[in-house]
Amino acid sequence: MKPKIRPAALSAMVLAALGANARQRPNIVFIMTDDHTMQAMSAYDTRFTETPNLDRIAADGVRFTRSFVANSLSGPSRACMLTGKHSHKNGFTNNEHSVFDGSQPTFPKYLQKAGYQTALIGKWHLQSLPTGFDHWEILPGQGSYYQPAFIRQQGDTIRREGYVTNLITDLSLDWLKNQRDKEKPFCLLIHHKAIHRNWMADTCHLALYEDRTFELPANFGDTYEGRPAAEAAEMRIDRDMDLAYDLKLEDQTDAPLADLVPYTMGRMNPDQRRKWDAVYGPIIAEFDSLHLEGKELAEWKYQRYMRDYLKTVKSLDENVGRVLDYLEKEGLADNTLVVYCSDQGFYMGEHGWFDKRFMYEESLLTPLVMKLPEGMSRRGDIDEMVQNIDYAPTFLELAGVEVPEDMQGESLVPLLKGEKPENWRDYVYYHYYEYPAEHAVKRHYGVRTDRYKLMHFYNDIDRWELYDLQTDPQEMHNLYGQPGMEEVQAQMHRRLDEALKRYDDPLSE
Ligand code: SGN
Ligand code: CA
Repeated sequence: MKPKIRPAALSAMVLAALGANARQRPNIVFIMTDDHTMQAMSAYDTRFTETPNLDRIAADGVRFTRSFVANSLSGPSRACMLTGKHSHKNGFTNNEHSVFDGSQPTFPKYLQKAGYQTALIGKWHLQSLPTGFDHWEILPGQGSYYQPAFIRQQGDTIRREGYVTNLITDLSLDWLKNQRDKEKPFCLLIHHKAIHRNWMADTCHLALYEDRTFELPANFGDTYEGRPAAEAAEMRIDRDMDLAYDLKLEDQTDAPLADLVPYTMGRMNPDQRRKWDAVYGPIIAEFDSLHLEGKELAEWKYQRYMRDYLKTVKSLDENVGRVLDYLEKEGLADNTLVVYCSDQGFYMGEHGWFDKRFMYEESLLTPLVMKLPEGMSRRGDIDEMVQNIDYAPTFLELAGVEVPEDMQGESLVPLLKGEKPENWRDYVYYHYYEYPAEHAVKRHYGVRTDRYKLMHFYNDIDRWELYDLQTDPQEMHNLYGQPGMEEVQAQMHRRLDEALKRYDDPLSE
């Protein structure tokens, strides 16, 4: 005979079981930065800078060497991550016209339902207000580096005194320390504004790298032969990078910069301004005395760009260190998955460019390192091709939540456990939509396999590009239609057709 359990006793048992389970389930700290590229993170590339705290995550955990985005732009990337779906499925295809439909399922909502406390601090950039979070405080749009405004959950917007990367970290630590329910597992999204254009560093880092001269990328002088879409793009350091706005040479514009771009230098308080002028004043004077032109001017701009960008990275690195220290000090580190990534990669002068958007390697890739919770033994490099649509299913599986059928990403948990899944994806699919728009990068989609990349530029152009990444890692030689490439080309077309169907892109119709 079965023992009889009274309903009250049953619910107590269920609750106890749930409580124990809840304590065991790992926490998630998902740190994302904006426009941070692999070239500027020493876990990936030691040529330019040291990022000891970001590297700590990789050293204690794993580094993904082939981590890609699905659409190399802020809002679209965020929507892919939240939903685990490509842009055509989550509806947020571009920054300029899309509004995120917050009623759709997202990983924070699933986690919330499963008993997690969810919070989001920092950049959001999806036009509609966040849903699925117990707590949030976001930057309006791109946000500002100095004295940034924050939109709070209760509906007001406040301007906070200080530097944005420090403030986002302060608010995140405050939530961890003082606001969350410590009985529940948590998922905290710390999403930074830095290192977005116009790359403004904290005052304590302004003098860094001023004595460094950075090597130019081999293809800095790219002339875009055979690549008309690349030629049409407006993201060249020599031609399109603005001396006043981007490089802070304030005398290089007739309009006062504070009026020109109200969310940049015009926001500094007198103390910040004094420290700023102490560094940038002499640079302005130097520039005015040099009368540079042509190649020399382009190279001077590149050096300034690199210095400003890397100074801004420094503060991110230090602030991520603060979060890691806190988790360690509080004994949370062992049962927390810490993820660090960016919304996409960025050009550091490759092809003569800044910005992103293209499916070329520098902006298709994004840094991705993870410190793993107890029980996940994998360490070192993971070379399988992963994509930002994979994060949502990964978080769900880790939390013991069933991954919904319609999520298009793959859970990375098997990889994190050290398994070598057969049939892991052998290509990634990409689709970029924001055109006509700033930087004039034409619409395109494509697939990248281990060795090759096929891309189609469309809309007001109809051009195919094909690269052999093994022989041409810088993607300088478009092999599409070249003799000898017939077989590879046909194979890549088959892959692309397969990808369009698999992900149900309307282009497949
Ligand atoms: C802003 C920048 C662009 C940048 C987009 C998208 N211009 O519009 O350079 O490509 O953001 O970036 S700025 O004059 O406002 O700095 S994204 O990362 O948010 O997608
Ligand atoms: Ca970005």
